[in-house]
Amino acid sequence: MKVYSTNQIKNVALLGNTGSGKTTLAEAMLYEGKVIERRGEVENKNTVSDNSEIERENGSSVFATPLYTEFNDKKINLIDPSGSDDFVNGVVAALTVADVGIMLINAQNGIEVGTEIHYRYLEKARRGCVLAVNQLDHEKSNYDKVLEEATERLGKNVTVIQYPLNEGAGYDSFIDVLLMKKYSYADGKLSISEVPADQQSRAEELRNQLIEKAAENDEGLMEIFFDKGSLTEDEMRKGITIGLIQRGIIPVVCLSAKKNYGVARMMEFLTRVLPAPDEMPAPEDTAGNGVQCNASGPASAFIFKSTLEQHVGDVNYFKVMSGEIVEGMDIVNTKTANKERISQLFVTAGKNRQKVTKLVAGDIGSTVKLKGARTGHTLAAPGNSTEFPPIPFPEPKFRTAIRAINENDEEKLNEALQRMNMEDPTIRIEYSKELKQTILSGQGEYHLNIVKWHLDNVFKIPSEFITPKIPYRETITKVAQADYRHKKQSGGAGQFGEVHLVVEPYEEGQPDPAMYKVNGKEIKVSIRDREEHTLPWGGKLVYYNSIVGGSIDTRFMPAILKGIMEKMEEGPLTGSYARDIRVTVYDGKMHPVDSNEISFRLAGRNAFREAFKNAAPKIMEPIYNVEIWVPADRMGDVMSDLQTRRAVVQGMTSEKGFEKITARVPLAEMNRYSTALSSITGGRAMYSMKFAEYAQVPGDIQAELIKTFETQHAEE
Ligand SMILES: Nc1nc2c(ncn2[C@@H]2O[C@H](COP(=O)(O)OP(=O)(O)OP(=O)(O)O)[C@@H](O)[C@H]2O)c(=O)[nH]1
Ligand SMILES: [Mg+2]
Repeated sequence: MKVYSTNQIKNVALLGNTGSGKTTLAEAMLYEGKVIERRGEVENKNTVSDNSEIERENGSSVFATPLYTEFNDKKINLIDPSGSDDFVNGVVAALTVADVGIMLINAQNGIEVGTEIHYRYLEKARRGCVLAVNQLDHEKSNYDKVLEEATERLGKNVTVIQYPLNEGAGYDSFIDVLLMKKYSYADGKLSISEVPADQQSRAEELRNQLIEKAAENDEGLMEIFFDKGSLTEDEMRKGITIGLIQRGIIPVVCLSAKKNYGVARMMEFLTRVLPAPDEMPAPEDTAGNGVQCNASGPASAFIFKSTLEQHVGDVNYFKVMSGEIVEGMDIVNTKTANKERISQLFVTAGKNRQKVTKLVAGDIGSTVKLKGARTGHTLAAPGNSTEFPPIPFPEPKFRTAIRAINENDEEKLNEALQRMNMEDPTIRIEYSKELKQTILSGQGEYHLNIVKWHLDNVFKIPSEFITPKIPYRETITKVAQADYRHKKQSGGAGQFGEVHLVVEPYEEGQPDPAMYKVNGKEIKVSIRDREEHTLPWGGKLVYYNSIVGGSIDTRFMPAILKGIMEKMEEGPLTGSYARDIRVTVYDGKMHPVDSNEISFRLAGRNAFREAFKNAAPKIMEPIYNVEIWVPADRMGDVMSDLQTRRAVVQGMTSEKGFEKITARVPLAEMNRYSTALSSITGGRAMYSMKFAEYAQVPGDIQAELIKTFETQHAEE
């Protein structure tokens, strides 16, 4: 395989709703580039991109597959992710290394929710967009509608390069207004001819719009345009390139990927207008320095995908960010500080691997057998400490608990999950000591079902998903006091400890207590010591020693705290963690012989439990900030569903054809929300969620939680 130089490389992410035809297009592009000799089909389970067992089983993409093709002496690196929102992480990863996105639209469906989601990530990544209207051979294909919707949703930069002449079942021709030619595939053979007379005025009007848009992005071109009233083809291309870099133009091309109509022409267009990697703004490293994409700079490469492959082991896919990566070269993983050697370099198209001796700045390739190198790591020449920021993956929004069906498999299950986590860093696996459950989270039910599929079919560990518990918290809402005497004097050495304490809700910035009034009794506080503990599960415990006259020896104070902490870890109401409390130990009693640490630990613990129960205790639950985008016609249904979830709606705004709802919703009510939302809206909505804070649960729910806990406890 030939070594391409930076200015011969184009990096493209294929985007678009599931079913828009990304994988089919990739296959056609590989065919046109002679990387493959025969075009496979998604239905026949033989495409290069959908090459994993699960993809073939499902008939759609799951993983973002790196591919390449060659055309016009240029190398086009492609990444083909899934269009499903559950696998949006593949899109995010692709966009960190691609310079442009090709957004496929299914011409019969128009702009779909997947289009919107991907476009949102494209904007976040500040990448240019080419719109490819695909499936024009579909009976219900409607190019004009696509164009209208695209202009409405993606803005006025949408600019026609090609429009179809006979969309629908007999589709075979389009007009290219950049070249002012008619492309026809009648009988499957391409013929290029002049624009027919009846299309002349429409083609010219669109060409003029293209010229204006192309000129708009550059002052020099604007001058030429004012001067001569037009631009040459090359000037137009220059304007399109600048527009793609600055996101000031969205060129529209026409395709039938399945019939391979328009694919070669699109590739020609791409190789001539897409910016090369070194024409893009320099990405920043973690220190905030721009790293120029320059083949003679110090070597660095960013890993955007890691897989574990049978018979091969670890495979890492990377983009050369600067310099050259050469076979046999020594490199350092700047994240792990591991020194490694690049043993072999490849360019890959799915499972097809071609050896290459070096890859230059801007190119994409892969290598094998690096130890501990993972997605998000940077490889650099020794002495170059450049580290690129991690891929901005979205927060998980779907959680479930998982357990092995055979108890003995727990450890194996955990190992398998960790391995899968290496390949997909966006699944989160966490054993919660508090909930006594392994919590698995990801982007959606489909995302986690893929994990399950691998456990069943690859690792052969039977497992099941179970309802995840909610990490409740307990706290108190008023001041209360308790005394507790722990005394044991039956045979042997006795035990004795007595503790008097006051509990009070803790609030940030509260002054130290001077006096408490409880049940008409005044308790004077004279602070001898103050300890503030930030709790591992959130919130605080403040512990005051206010012992006067030595009623409890200072040496027993840590034992009392220990007892209190035990109860904080297993709250008195439901066994959940307690938080945000301050405790003042102000009196007690000792016994000259029988007092010891155990006695005070137990006295502290029980005094705390009693005081806690009298201090109007409350259960708190995690609340999430949820953002939901819904098509206007489904707004009512989504809102009424939210009402059943104890949601507090905080705002509604219209945004690019969608209504955006922001709400605060208890985690307990968000179980399987992605599935519910999808069924309410026919898969046309999207949402995100982020932890906000803990808030008190309503009284009836608290009563129910306590009842459940007590019943379970009684059973145990
Ligand atoms: N008629 C027609 N069908 C097409 C065309 N392009 C793709 N298809 C079909 O549409 C279906 C989906 O195509 P894919 O290429 O798998 O779509 P995708 O965008 O990769 O979908 P995901 O991987 O699920 O995101 C397949 O059945 C294709 O054969 C086209 O131009 N015309
Ligand atoms: Mg696909």
